[in-house]
Amino acid sequence: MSEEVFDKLRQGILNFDPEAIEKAAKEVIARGLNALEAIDVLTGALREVGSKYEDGDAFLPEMMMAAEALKAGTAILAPAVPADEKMPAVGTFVIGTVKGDIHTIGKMIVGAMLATAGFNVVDIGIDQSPSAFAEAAEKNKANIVGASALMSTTRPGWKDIVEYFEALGIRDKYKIMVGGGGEHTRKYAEEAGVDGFGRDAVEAVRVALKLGERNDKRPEVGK
Ligand code: B12
Repeated sequence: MSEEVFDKLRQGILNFDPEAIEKAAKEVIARGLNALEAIDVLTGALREVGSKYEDGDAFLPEMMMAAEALKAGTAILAPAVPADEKMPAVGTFVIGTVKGDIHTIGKMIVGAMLATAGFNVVDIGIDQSPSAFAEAAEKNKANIVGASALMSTTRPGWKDIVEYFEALGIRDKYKIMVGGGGEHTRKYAEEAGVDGFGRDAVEAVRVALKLGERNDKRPEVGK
């Protein structure tokens, strides 16, 4: 029964158990079950942990362990997403967390979801300067650059990236997307002059796919 193995995946996240997830993920593949559906189960379970955390029923290290467990499962499942459901590479997405900010969980989830949607994702890590974003974008011939910022003190980092790209004369080559910190930060994103904002990983993927379509300066996007 696929329900049983999907439940093992869910329990693996709820119990913060990457080994159980790896085992269940391998079982999904060995039995030829739908890997995309399995990834959905993992992300749904992580949302459950997030709600528990907000209600004070889970602790921070547990949330991080759950996110790590999701990463372990996605690494096994993503390459097995059925060909008709996995889009051809829709472009390269460079993602990182801005200078002074070490929050990584949201960025990691967005990266995993973008990869599942067909993006070639280059994660440059946390606490990254505008020049690191620019270097990675150029080196990897990126289509979209995504910057995560979770704090009011680091959110100006979004604008710093835009201005740095402008100063280098490369702003028009890339779409710039930002996220982190919930709905109320959309306003900061607009003020920073970026091309897109993602409230969560699902919106991030939707907006990234749309930006790819509109990015007529980069004809390889959407091929
Ligand atoms: C976990 C956490 C930590 C962990 C980080 C662990 C890690 N390795 O990532 C630790 C304990 C290390 C930490 C440290 C700090 N933290 Co902290 N932390 C959080 C917490 C509780 C959860 C963040 C999280 O992971 N959420 C889960 C993920 C899934 O959600 P998310 O990050 O929002 O990401 C989603 C979306 O935002 C979006 N998204 C995210 N990134 C991107 C990028 C792109 C391109 C797109 C499109 C979308 C997108 O999609 C994601 C998936 O759905 C938040 C509170 C909160 N509720 O947000 C505080 C919070 C962000 N931290 C805060 C603070 C103040 C700090 C510290 C300064 C605390 C301290 N005094 O030491 C330090 C900062 C250190 C630093 N220099 O960065 C404050 C920020 C306040 C503010 N408004 O400025 C918050 C809001 C807590 C609070 N209410 O005070 N923190």
